[in-house]
Amino acid sequence: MRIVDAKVIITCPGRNFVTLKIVTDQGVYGIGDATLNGREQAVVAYLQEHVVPLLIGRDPRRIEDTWQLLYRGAYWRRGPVTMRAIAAVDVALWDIKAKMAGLPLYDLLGGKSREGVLVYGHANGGDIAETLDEVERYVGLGYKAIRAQSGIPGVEKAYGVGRGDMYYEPADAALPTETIWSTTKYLNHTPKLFDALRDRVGFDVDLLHDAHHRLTPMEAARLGRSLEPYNLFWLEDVTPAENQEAFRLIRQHTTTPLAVGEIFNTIWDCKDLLQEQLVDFIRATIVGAGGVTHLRRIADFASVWQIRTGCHGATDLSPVTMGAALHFDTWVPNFGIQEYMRHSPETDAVFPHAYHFENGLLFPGDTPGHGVEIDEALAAKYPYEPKQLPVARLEDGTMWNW
Ligand code: CS2
Ligand code: MG
Repeated sequence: MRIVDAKVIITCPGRNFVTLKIVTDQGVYGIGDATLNGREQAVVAYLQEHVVPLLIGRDPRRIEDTWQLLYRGAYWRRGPVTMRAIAAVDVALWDIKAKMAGLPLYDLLGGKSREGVLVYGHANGGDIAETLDEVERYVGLGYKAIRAQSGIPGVEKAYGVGRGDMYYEPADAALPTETIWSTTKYLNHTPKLFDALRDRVGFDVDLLHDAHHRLTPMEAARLGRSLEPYNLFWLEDVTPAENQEAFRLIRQHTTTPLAVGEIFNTIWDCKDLLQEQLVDFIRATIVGAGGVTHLRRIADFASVWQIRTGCHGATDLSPVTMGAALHFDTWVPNFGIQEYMRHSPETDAVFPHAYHFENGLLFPGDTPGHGVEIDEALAAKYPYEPKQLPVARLEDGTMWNW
């Protein structure tokens, strides 16, 4: 069995997605997501120039060997561009293998560990009152877990404040939008948001929050401690995680559960965080961390310390990643939760999929493979549009972490 074609499809049904389609000499094909928000063309070039020529003629059944070839063979290891390209190949090959076996991907991984996948939705509001209404709306839609973000008085364009219903897309312009950040205002405001939320919805709904890498370790410790009365399911990305040791300090000061890793690419990015039990949830996901093959190594390693998964699932991860992640989530023994930001109807039409939402859970469906397709004719109607993520500056103009 041989790979006879591998093509990169770029489409923008409201936002950009990069998809790799691998075709075999037996007519079976598989697809993988390679989207890197704001840097899509770098992955397109990496795939087209350096990966596709290696794939043609290879045996698609040799997933592990292909993974090792692409990882070790590049010599230059890790990084978001390389690891997304590897992930796209890996997911497409798992899709092919599962289709050939006539099995949904979760069955190939070891079978169902649960009936459905617990997901959290995003409730965003311009102020506390709006966020409270949004959280209630999500409760009404059946969600059992909800991430809450709100605008901060005096901070224009705070992170996570949505535009439009059920939909938040930060990459909004060809050149980065400038936003302003004030840690003082944020730290004063956020406990008020959760105080009001617990008053409104009680304690039976799981609430989550994302600090989006904005704080220093000690500020993060203070935020974690100030949120303890509100029993968060998790507090995410409190500080940039290049320095894994920084989490030791945070951990000493708060019992609020910590989640990190949506930008991690390999097990090496979280090795210390996991083995020192510095976090409770690992957010690495299929497209970011080298596909199913590598993510399951991370999850297995995390399981030694009862650390659970919480895969990134923002709208910049295509339905192909969502489908593959849901199969992974259905199998992985130390599953925690799956992020679920709904895609627009245009995106869903380009990527017909077998998964569906019901009563706070997502179900991957039983179609052989990962259950997500791409309608190439429709995809071709939405050409690539350059869009970048915003940047953040402090009030005095200093460049900060967005
Ligand atoms: C966020 C993401 O989903 C999350 O938790 O941190 O929305 C993130 O900002 C985007 O994926 C960036 O592309
Ligand atoms: Mg996040």
